[in-house]
Amino acid sequence: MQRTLVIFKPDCVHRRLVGQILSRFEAKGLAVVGLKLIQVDRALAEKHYAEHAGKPFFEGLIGFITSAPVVVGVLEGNEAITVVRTLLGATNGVAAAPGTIRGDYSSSKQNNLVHGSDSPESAEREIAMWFKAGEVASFTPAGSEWVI
Ligand code: RTP
Ligand code: MG
Repeated sequence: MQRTLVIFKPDCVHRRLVGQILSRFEAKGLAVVGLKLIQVDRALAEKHYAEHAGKPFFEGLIGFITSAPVVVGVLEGNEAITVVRTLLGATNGVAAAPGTIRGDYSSSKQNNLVHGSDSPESAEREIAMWFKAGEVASFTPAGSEWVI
């Protein structure tokens, strides 16, 4: 079992798509082990997206992610990191395949609804950045043997 960080970005919250998209992750077999709605400050946004500092879209991205609350979660399941990224689809909603979350709901490069960690190292770093130790459950969700 693996854990990954997801962020339901401001566009997702504004558009009331958090529940629908979370359901898609659950239907695939991922379990919620952490979840909260927070207003992100600039320091956390810059830390989370540090790899993109200096890129032309960086300032816009920081402005976007701090513009309204986000829902941030930790999902657990078999190959959770790859499973989330595959369900999300390509970064640019215009190019994302139909059937993926971004392909079905986004037509934007930036406003692409949900973030998912891109590697085990990123997942560990991001979960520690967004959640305090006591905020992520340590239980094993029942029925996990049915989704591997
Ligand atoms: P994410 O980190 O949010 O899961 O998305 P990703 O791996 O698919 O894409 P990444 O290259 O890490 O880009 C991070 C986020 O920056 C915004 N973006 N805007 N305007 C642009 O050209 C542009 N390019 C990227 C998107 O919100 C993207 O998810
Ligand atoms: Mg990324």
